[in-house]
Amino acid sequence: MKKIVYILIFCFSFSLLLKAEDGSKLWLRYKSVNLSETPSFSGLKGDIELKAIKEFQLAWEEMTGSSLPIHSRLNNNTLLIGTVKDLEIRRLNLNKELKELGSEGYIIRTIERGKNSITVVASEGEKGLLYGTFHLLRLIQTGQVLSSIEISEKPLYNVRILNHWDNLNGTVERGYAGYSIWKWDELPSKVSPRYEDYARANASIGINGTVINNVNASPNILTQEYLQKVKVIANILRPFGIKVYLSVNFSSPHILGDLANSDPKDPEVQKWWNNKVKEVYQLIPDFGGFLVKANSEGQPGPQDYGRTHADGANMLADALLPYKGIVMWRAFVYNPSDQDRAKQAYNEFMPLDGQFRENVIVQVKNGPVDFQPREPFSPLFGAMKKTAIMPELQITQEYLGFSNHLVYLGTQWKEFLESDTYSMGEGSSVAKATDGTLYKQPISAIAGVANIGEDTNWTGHHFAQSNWYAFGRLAWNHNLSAEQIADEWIRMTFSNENDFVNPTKQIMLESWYAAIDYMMPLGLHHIFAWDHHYGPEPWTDIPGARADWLPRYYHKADEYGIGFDRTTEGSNAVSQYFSPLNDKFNNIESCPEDYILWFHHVPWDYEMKNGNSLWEEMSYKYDRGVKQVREFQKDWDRLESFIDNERFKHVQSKLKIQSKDAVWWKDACLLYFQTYSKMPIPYDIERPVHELEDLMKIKLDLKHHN
Ligand code: GCW
Repeated sequence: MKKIVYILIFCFSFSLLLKAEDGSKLWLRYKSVNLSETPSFSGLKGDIELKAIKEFQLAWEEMTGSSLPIHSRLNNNTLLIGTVKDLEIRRLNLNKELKELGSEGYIIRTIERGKNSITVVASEGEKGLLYGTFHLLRLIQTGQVLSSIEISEKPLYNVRILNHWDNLNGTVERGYAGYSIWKWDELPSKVSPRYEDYARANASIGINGTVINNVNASPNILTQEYLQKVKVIANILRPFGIKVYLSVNFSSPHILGDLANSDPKDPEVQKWWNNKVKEVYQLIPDFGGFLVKANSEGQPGPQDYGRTHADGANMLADALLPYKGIVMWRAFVYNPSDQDRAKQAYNEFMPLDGQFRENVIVQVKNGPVDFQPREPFSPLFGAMKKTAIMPELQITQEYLGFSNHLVYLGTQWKEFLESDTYSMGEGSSVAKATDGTLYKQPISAIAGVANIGEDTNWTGHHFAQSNWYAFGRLAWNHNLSAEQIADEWIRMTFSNENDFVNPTKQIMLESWYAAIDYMMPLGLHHIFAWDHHYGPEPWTDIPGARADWLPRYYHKADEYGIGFDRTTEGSNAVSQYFSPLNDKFNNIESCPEDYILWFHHVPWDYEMKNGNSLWEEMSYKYDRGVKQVREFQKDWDRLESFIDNERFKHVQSKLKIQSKDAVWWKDACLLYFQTYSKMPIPYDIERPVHELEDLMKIKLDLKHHN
């Protein structure tokens, strides 16, 4: 009897094991693909040494249990994968088209040859072939019909890059998925299998670059010891078309090279960088270049020597130029001054327009302050017409509930990329101002601050994987809709069943708006808890702290009203935008209500477009955010039968946290701001369940890994 029980327990746990999914495969879950509806290939033709073909075979084996036979001739249903070097590809007369698509572009096409129908994946280069192959796999994974395919694609940004804020001690600044995936203490001798998994995942979404260390950069990354480690990573990423870049500390010549200073105009300093760059390229011949955070939040920079950002960037650019390396120079600069923080990057960089070398690109965060739940776009986009500018997006959810809240960022990034800057008249979207459409710069690029860590599921929250995915897809093609990206991600990551896909997609598409509502509606910003940025603290006062690191600086609540006056009567940040946006933002009547408290100090009883007073509107927004998360919980619970228990439960428990946090945000903000508005919380919304004084005592012990 006992034995039978054991056997039963064993069988039961085994069946659980089979079904359980830990998220480690991300969206590359070929094993669960249902091939029954997809016409199968009869065989494969091409140079089997190609990475693309190896990838396809790997995936095919996972899908079918066997590898695809290699054809020596083109039979019916042969899959032909090759670059223009392949004779069969050259025979297809695609060369002109392929040339136009470039070495990263590709064609996937069904071609009739006599009685045979073949499917071709072709590209000028091996990178394009890999991207094309992953595209084909995506079509299979999402259950799309594979007959008469007619696809040609090329990326809209040249450099599509992740920024890891990973420190050399293994911690990740603003990382919420555990420690860094880069095991510096094990390298170069021991190689984690995750490096290659990482490379495949990135290649599958078109990412072609990665900055592997924090912008708050330790000079040590440039020592021989570390460069040897970096070399190993670069060797693993290279076959997947991914170049390695490094964040560098501007004081490296002084700190590592023992020079008296790091002045960019000092020939000794220039020589030091030239030699260092040479050393790097000896180890990593296709090294991408440097990312620099200078004169920002305490980091050293050219201004320490009375030089400009252009002087600093150009010095590095000159050192990198012979090797075709680039400099990504960050514009995230602000000083404790009387000047509105939102204006500072523009004021600092605009006068330098036209002074940067051709291999410099200025990296600008999407908003003028700092990755807030919602910001208007930074006025630098479109404004620097003689300088290449690249957007920096934050994939990691520093200001959006870490890896506890389900917040799909595809919607946020689309809103940003489609914002009209009016820099060249109507239709000058941020995307067009940065992808080379409006201004012909030698390089175009887009960066995303990674949310990747050593957690089994890579990103902490299973749904946070969708933000990594969405970043890659938008970097490849910013014309894709947030909905389409969510749709394909859900199908690949969870299930192809429409009854699962549609409600899940709905949750994702609403999730960013919900988070704005329960955290910072109507243009409120930066009212986060001190330092760690999890949870509300609109009241914080840290004696001696920089004013622009405190929430009051941003919300400016008083008995009259709330919001930052950035109009021509106030800080005049509105004037940094092109006409007609400047007037639109300046006038409270025409300012979009989503940004009203970003640009205006608004009286509590101001009448909003729907007739509510500002105070009422704010209350309803917070309430709506809370209610929406509760709806997400209900929707998710209904989906239990569609997916594995492990991931279902994990997301379910995260939603519980999010739901509680949303109430916390609502109560904290409404009760606190009520001390100024002195108005009742509308009677038809749920009453606060917390005491303000209790909320004000909360001090979370969350480490900010700096
Ligand atoms: O958002 C802020 C973060 C810092 C970060 C900085 C930056 C890497 O709070 O942790 O430092 O921005 O982007 O440089």
